Amino acid sequence: MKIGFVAMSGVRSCDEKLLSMGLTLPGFVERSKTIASLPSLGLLTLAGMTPKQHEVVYWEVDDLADGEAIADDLDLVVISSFTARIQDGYSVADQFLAQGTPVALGGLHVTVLPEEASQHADTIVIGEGEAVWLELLEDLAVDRLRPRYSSFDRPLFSLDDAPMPAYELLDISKYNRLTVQTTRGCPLKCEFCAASIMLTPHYKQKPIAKVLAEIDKISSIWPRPFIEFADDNSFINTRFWKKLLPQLQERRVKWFTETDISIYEDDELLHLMRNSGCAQILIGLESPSEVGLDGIELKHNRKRDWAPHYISAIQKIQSHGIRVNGCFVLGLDGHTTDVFDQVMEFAEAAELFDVQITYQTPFPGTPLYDRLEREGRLLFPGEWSRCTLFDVNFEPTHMTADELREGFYGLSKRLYSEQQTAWRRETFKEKYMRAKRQRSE
Ligand code: B12
Ligand code: SF4
Repeated sequence: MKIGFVAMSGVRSCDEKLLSMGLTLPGFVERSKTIASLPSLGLLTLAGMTPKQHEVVYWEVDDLADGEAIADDLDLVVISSFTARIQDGYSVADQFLAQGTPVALGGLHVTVLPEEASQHADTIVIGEGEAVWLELLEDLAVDRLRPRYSSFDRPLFSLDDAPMPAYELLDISKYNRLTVQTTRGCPLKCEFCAASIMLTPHYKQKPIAKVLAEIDKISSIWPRPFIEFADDNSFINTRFWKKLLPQLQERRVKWFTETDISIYEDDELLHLMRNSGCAQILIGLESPSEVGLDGIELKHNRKRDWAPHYISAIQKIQSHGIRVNGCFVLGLDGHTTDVFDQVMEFAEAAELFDVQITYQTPFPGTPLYDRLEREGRLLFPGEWSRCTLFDVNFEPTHMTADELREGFYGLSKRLYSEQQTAWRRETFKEKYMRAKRQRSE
């Protein structure tokens, strides 16, 4: 059989004003260039475990002018999308369906809204693809494709059995980073989280040998690559990382990942991170003060508990030469229009190397979405293209949606101005050099 994998990539916002600002603000431009071009690790993973007798091809959706040119010789089209581009995914699916090519849809959005997705596919996959993919292919081969497959009906998929992603399918010149997943899930539970906790109830760790084999495979097609670990919260198992990091150092890769702030307590880990090619870590701080944080993490209220340590923790991490990108979610319940100045002041006080601001976003399937729906605060229910993190789609509690938007524009201009960006970079370098000198004295 010939199987076509279609990925929905690119970075999205429906907000014309923000998009036009993004074209001019240096900090914005740099970041969107960096993250805009990443391939779909989900699809590469499925392609990698597809038995060799089948032919596999991989496309980014924007490379497909329309489905016609390629539809007629495919036995299955596999489409993966997050919420923001799901309508594009459905349009491509509908084109293939109209031409008689079977379509399979899966991913985070399909997992939470299977009935909606079913209208645009012959089969949909709920949850982790690895758990059902071979069965789906076997059923297709004998013309018995079922309308739905779910990993939640099967024994829990273990990352001990993780297949090698088919990185070799990529035209490597199109990408400036490649993703490797070391963990799936997260032990915390933030009300707004729409990441891999939707796919698995447990935090899972891939064996080191598998992670290294993936990095070696990438290095064979891209010497000294830039790796983005597609983890939601990497450093939960610090023993694992203390073994992995020296191996990364040997391989001379550069890497980026996402973590909670608890790593500040572990000097040995920070030292190993710096030496192993860590380019930047992204930390979800969410709010510059405790306002908005109380209750945001539903299991243990960890984010509220960490908040008083935020500034010293960031300074400690950065003193090891690790650049922190601090992420703030604007429009949390309790945020007033003061929050924009507070983020600016926090970023300066903590001397953050980089800052990311997004709007609180109710993604379907999250506790936040259900709560805002109950409270009648969803502004555009069902308009999934607004689930970008850069579009306001709910009514905030202590300001209007317009105030939130205007405050966001103003803060973006200040944060990503040439002067602020340069100040952040210089301050980081200066402070790191000073800490390094002090450590060697
Ligand atoms: C890498 C990444 C990207 C890359 C994605 C490249 C790509 N085409 O996949 C880039 C930079 C392009 C990107 C863009 C965006 N992203 Co992004 N991204 C991530 C990140 C960091 C990792 C995702 C990943 O690789 N996971 C690992 C793979 C293995 O998992 P997976 O894709 O879910 O696939 C598994 C299953 O879902 C399933 N599966 C998936 N598809 C299919 C299809 C079939 C048929 C089958 C059988 C199975 C199957 O099997 C796979 C293996 O188990 C996550 C955050 C995180 N740390 O997880 C955010 C995340 C996915 N992104 C997010 C967002 C909001 C965006 C943007 C809207 C940002 C923006 N404003 O533009 C855009 C949306 C683009 C789009 N297509 O809609 C949200 C999505 C929330 C949601 N539920 O929709 C996340 C969770 C981050 C967050 N803050 O919440 N992103
Ligand atoms: S810490 Fe991050 S990944 Fe974990 S639940 Fe919260 S938002 Fe999701």
